[in-house]
Amino acid sequence: MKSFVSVDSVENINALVDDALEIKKNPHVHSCLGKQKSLCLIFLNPSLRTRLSSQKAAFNLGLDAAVLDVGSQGWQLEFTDGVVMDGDKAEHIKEAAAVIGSYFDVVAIRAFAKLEDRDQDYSEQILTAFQKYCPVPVVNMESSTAHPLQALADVITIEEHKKKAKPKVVLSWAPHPKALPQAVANSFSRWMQVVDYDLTITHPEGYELAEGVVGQAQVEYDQQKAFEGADFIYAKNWSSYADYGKVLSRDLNWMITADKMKLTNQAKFMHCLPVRRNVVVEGRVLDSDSSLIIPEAANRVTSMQAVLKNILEGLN
Ligand code: AN0
Ligand code: CP
Repeated sequence: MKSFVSVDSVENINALVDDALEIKKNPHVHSCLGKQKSLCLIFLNPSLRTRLSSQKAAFNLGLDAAVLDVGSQGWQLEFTDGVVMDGDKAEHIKEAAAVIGSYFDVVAIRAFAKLEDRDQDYSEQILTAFQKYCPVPVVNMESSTAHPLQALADVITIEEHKKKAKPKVVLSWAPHPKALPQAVANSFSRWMQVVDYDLTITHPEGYELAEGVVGQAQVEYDQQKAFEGADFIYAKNWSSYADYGKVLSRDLNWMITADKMKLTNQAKFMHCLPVRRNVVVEGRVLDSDSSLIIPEAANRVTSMQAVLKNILEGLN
């Protein structure tokens, strides 16, 4: 693997997941792989898990990691070609990415969707610019439309807890006060289908994900019906794709509750975090034995470590 930007970057997901499960058993076995190599983590948006799990994964591989918070520490970056830079953007991505690439062996970037212009977000302008102008491998730490490190951690978590080969997995929209990107839902849907789980997506009308993202998944507008027989419930809010970036509903009837969990096949509950208690999901579901949120977040280290290991092996 050269770069890791989406599910399409991975040649063989099963091999990557198997590798991740092996790494988890013995996280320090490759501690020399990153020796005398370095990783730059670039954040245009906040993070708890992605930042810390990436630093931990790098540490486990003997890889030196630096963090740049572009928002508070770096120059504001211009991404559009050919503009007159007389506004508040001090540096163009052409120079910034090339300079960063001259210092580091791997670069990872987080740049959320702005949720203003669908074509611009779905063109992945920022991630693509890094790939174009940075001469080293690029890792997506959540771009406008995808969060593949999260989806890989989710697959690892399901593999660890599933009781049948092809579990029923339900991706359920849930309410949230703010407009959030579709990135997590997009990647979850795509990865679930590549690993061939039985995926149902449930959401209110108007929250349909992009056609290429939904693929062969079942779409069920009745949330309670969708929950029947589910082995895993994966909650996530996203803003509308059709009416781009808009919050069309804050209906708390879509919140995941302990009563709704009773409709399932004793399903495990998952969420990528951060999660708003008693808005997205009842606190008692998060605190119940069926909740996988902490092991799922812990698997973000394993997910990043498997990806970095694969990239480093390509460099050596
Ligand atoms: C972000 C999102 O929905 O994309 C990050 C999730 C990992 N969530 C929030 O901004 C709350
Ligand atoms: N799940 C996830 O990516 O969390 P952070 O936004 O805290 O990194």
